[in-house]
Amino acid sequence: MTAVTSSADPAAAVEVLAAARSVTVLCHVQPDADTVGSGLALAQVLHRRGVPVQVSFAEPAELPASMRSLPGVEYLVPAEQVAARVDVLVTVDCGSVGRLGALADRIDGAATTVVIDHHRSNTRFGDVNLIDETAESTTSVLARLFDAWGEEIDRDIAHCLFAGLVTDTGCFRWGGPGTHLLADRLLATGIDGAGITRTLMDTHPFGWLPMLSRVLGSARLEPRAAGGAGLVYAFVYSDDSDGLRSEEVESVIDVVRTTAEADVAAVFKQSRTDAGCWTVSLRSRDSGVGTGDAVDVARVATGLGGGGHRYAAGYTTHGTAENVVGDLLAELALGRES
Ligand SMILES: [Mn+2]
Repeated sequence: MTAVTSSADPAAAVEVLAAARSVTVLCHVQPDADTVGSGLALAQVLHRRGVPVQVSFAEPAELPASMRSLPGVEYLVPAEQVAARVDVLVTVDCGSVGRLGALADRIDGAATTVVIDHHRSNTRFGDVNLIDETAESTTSVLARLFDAWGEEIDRDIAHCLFAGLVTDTGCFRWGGPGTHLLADRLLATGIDGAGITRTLMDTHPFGWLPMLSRVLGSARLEPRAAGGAGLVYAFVYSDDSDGLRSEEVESVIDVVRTTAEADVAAVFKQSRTDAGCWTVSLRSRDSGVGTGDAVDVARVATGLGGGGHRYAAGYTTHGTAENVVGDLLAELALGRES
């Protein structure tokens, strides 16, 4: 039995992974390029070492289209095919057990669980917790893990690591000095950084434009929210996104958050199967090093049952459109009382 550890130092995780006889890597539900890029990069390293490895996520049933060209997709298996018992289970970019969805039960079938993440709200649910909340992406944490392990970052692995880095930094808007050093190193392997970025972030079907028109046309501004910091929000109703991918829906927050009059932006995304269920994306203007005075949306999201980062977070909630906005306004007011 491994003693529970929690650290930004990769040594304990390296020790477990180097001795692993079989590995399952789990990404979070509604996967993004950071969790999938992390999972596939780790799978490639393990496969190279001769270790049987499966990568999966609980939902949706299929990998988002923008990520299907990532190297290592051959290690992905449908959720129902994930082995019940495994030597080592690794979760990547998951702040809590809940982010594993229906695959959370696989933790019970693993001899050792390793949690690799960069979310400040991470609940340290592994036996070994490699958490670096200063890292800009989970793929950045993995780059340090591979270095400590002595595992080479080849071109295909670099492609996966770059995918997480470019998306989690909003195309390098939110990086520190180390961000660009890592990007430089990954690009030096010969990957097509511009092509990877275009595929992941800058390619949408034509139907995205009328969807944006409807959704942005319904945006509202609450200048008095969060003690005067201001909230801007919009709703994506399920019929707004008919025939569109998650990539189109997830892009809306990046337009809404540019509003000058609000420090906090929210997008309420209605479930396609339950009209009273919403997943909510939050962004704060507090997005860079040394800008610690704005609203911490990780705190707000955690208060509403979710989690995330200081400047980007989310949660799932239930109610009418009016009620879910009211709940958010109440939570924003709470943090501004003292
Ligand atoms: Mn991430």
